[in-house]
Amino acid sequence: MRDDDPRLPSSPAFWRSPLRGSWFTSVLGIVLLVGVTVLFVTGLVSYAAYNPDLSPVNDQTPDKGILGFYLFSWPTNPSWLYRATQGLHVTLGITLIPVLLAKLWSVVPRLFTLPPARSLAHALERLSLLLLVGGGLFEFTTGVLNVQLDYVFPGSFYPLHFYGAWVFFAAFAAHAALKLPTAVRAIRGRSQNGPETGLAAPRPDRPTVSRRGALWFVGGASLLLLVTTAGQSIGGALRRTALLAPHGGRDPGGGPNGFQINKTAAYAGIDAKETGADAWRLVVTGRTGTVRLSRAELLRMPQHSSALPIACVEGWSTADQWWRGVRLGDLAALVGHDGDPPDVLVESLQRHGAFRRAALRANQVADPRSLLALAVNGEDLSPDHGYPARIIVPAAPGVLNTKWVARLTFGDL
Ligand SMILES: Nc1nc2c(c(=O)[nH]1)N[C@H]1C(S)=C(S)[C@@H](COP(=O)(O)O)O[C@H]1N2
Ligand SMILES: [Mo]
Repeated sequence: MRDDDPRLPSSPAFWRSPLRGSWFTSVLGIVLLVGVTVLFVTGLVSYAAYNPDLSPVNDQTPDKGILGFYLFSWPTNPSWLYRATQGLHVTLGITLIPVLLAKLWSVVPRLFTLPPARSLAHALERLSLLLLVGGGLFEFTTGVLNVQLDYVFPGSFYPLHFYGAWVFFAAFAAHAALKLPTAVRAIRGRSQNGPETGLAAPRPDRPTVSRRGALWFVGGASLLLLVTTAGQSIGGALRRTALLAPHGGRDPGGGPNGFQINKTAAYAGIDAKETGADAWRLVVTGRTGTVRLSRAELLRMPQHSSALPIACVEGWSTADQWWRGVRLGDLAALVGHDGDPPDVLVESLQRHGAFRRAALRANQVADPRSLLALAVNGEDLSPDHGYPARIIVPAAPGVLNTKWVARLTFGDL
C-alpha cells in the first residue's frame, strides 16, 4: 500500500476541497480559542455554584480531588448571577457547534496521515489530538444531551461533563499554545493557503464557494442556533423565539404559576394527601431543638416578598417572579440561630431522585431575600412549583431551590 495513492484517505491527494487551508482552519481555531475558554470558565463557575464542598448531598463529583481547588462560596449578588453565567455557558456552547464541526472538517485529512507516528514526539502529539477531538466531541455531546433530552448517557451527567472538561481543556490549552503562532501568521499573512501546514489540498477541485463564503455559512449556522436558543435565558418577548429550548413542548400554562416547570409533582411522586393541611408539617431543627409548623402557622409569621428568577443548569431561566413567604433567617432564629444563621440542609417530601435534598450556605440563609416561599405572583404555589412550600435563593442554580420542602436542619454542615 502506498501513501500517495489518491484513492486512499492517507494520501493528501485524496482530499480535494479547495476550502481547506491554514487560513480557514486558523480563523475557526481562533474563534474556538476564545469560545471554549469562556465555556470552560463558565462551566467551572457553574460547578462552584452548586456549593459542592458544603455537603456531600450537593456534590455530584465526590472524587474530584484537586480539581476542586478553585471552589469558592457562591455569592447571592447580583440575583441574576447564575442566570447570566449559565445562560452564557449553554447558549455559547450550542452556538459554537457549527464552528467546532467546521474546524474538525478542515483538519480531517490529518486524521488519516501515515505512518501513524514518525517519532515519539509525533506519537505524543497525535495522542493529545485524540484527547482534544474526543474530549471536545464528548463535552459538546454530553452538554447538548443534558439540555435537550431526558438524559441518555450511562452514568451521571455531572461527573462525566466535569472530568471531561478538564481532559478536554488540558489538551485544548496545549494545542492552542503550540498552534497559536502559526494561526496568527496564517491570518495575518496575505496568502490564504500556507502550504507549510499541509492543510491545503495539493490537487484541489475547482471552488464553488470562496473560503470567506464558507466562513459566512458557518457563521450563519451559528447565528441561527444563537437566535433560536438565547431567548430561553433572556426571556421577555424573546422567549417565543427559543425554538430549541429544552422542554419547549411542555407548556406551563398561563396565570401566576404559568412559568417553566422542571419536574412536575406527579413525576416527583408527590401525593396530594401528603401536602394537605392535616398532613403536612414543616420540621425545623436547630440549636434549641425541633419545631413543627403547619402551613397556617407559617403564614402567621412575618411574610416577605422577593423578585427572583429560577435559573437551571440546562440554560433556561425564568424572568423574576414575585415570591412570598417566610425568610430562611427567621426560621433559623426560631430554632436558636439569632442574627448569624448557619448552613441549612433542606429535604423534600420527594423520596427518590438526586434533587430531593440540597444544602445552602450560611450566606444564602442570611440573605433577606432567601425565602421559604408559600406563594408566587400573588397566588399559592401550584403543586408543580412546590406546594406547600419551596426554597428560593438569589443567584443560586435552580437545583438549590428545593420544592415540596418537608424539613430544614440548621447547623454547620
Ligand atoms: N424536590 C425537588 N425540588 C426541585 C427539583 C426536583 O427535582 N425535586 N428540581 C430542581 C431544579 S433542577 C430546578 S431548575 C427547579 C425548577 O423549579 P420550577 O419547576 O418551579 O421551575 O426546581 C428545583 N427543585
Ligand atoms: Mo435545574
